[in-house]
Amino acid sequence: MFKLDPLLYSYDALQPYVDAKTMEIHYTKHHQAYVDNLNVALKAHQDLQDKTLYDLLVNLDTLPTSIRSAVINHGGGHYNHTLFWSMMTPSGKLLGKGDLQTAIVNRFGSFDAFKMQFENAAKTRFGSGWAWLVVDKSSGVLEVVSTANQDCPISNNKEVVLGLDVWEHAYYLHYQNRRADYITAWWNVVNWNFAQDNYEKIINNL
Ligand code: MN3
Repeated sequence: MFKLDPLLYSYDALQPYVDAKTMEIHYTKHHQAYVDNLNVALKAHQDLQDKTLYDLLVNLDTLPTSIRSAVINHGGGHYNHTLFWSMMTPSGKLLGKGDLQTAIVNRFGSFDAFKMQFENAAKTRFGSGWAWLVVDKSSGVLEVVSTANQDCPISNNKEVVLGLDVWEHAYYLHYQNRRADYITAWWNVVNWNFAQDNYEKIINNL
């Protein structure tokens, strides 16, 4: 059985950038539903319940076709949201000097150029999905990508450094149609320490 991990900050901790009602519904309803639906899909597959979610999502082609879509959608939803809560912090601050900062500047030219590319990926994702900063596992190079729905980059030979949920449920109560404003505001709560740790782990395991 997969479970919803505790949220490490209160629903109102990310205000005014992410409002308390959105956090509460996003975590207790949307994320919980992904967990519940994943467990339903895996109910008759005890062998798969013993695997990690990472393992399931990286090896989608080994799953029975009857449950593959459910694992992509609900497993991906659980995985992406678990990361997402850790990617935000009430004490968000700038990315300090370190391996990730250096890699971003080397890859994108400047930190602002990276931000622009990431924001563009988030703004132009049509419908529901995510924007991501990932490392391609073959090249070891940072990339900005976006995915539809709950598709997770780890299913496509990438590792996740940072991600932003741009489903309407992530921002509509506070920002309505203004996705761009939500994206701009989100930088204020990014947990760069978490992103930096992710990056170091990824690079050390390539
Ligand atoms: Mn969401």
